[in-house]
Amino acid sequence: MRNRIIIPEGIYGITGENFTNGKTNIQCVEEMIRGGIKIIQYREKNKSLGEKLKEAREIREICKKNGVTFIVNDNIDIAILVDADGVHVGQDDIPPSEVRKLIGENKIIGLSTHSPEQGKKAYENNDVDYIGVGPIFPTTTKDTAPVGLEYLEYVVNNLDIPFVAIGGIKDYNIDKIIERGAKRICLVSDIVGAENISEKVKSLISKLKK
Ligand code: TZP
Ligand code: MG
Repeated sequence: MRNRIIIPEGIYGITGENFTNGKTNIQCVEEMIRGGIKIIQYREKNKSLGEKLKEAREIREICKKNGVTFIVNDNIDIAILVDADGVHVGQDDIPPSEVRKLIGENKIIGLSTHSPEQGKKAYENNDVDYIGVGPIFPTTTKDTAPVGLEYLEYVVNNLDIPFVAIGGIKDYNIDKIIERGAKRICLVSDIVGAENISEKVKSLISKLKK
């Protein structure tokens, strides 16, 4: 049986140019890495495949130079073309077992989950390396209803799989996530929308380390 690839702990960075105040995805990635982020997902819903490929390739190189894990959201083809470390897919995408056939044993697969049933299935099937757990709180970044802290608690107490808590997480509510035992936390708009992204990331990381 395949052993899971363990993704880094800490803050999980995701791009999204729409949620910045005028910064490019490349600028955001550079600042996130300067702040200490060790894993970045390229997520961009508003560009052509050609643009995404070009941008993903550039971010892939920046991540490689800095020893940062690089994941591509949705586009398995782009992940393969730029030799990303892995891909992140959702419940309605190509199933992880099929994604595995395309990207091989040595790459990371992440899967978004929104309920105990989905989390348990991902854990038991053993096709994915980590799961996304959320949206915990209401968010305008993604069109999915919030699942609340109960699902996070279920995962912490029942599933022995790395997970990333996500959705509506901000400075003012991150303690609720940390105190429930999450070791990997993602904030999209709060980070890419920050005036000073690297300082923002540093302060979030210091909260996680307390
Ligand atoms: N998956 C679940 S919630 C979400 C994704 C990609 C968006 C989270 O964005 P934000 O701005 O941190 O609420
Ligand atoms: Mg998706």
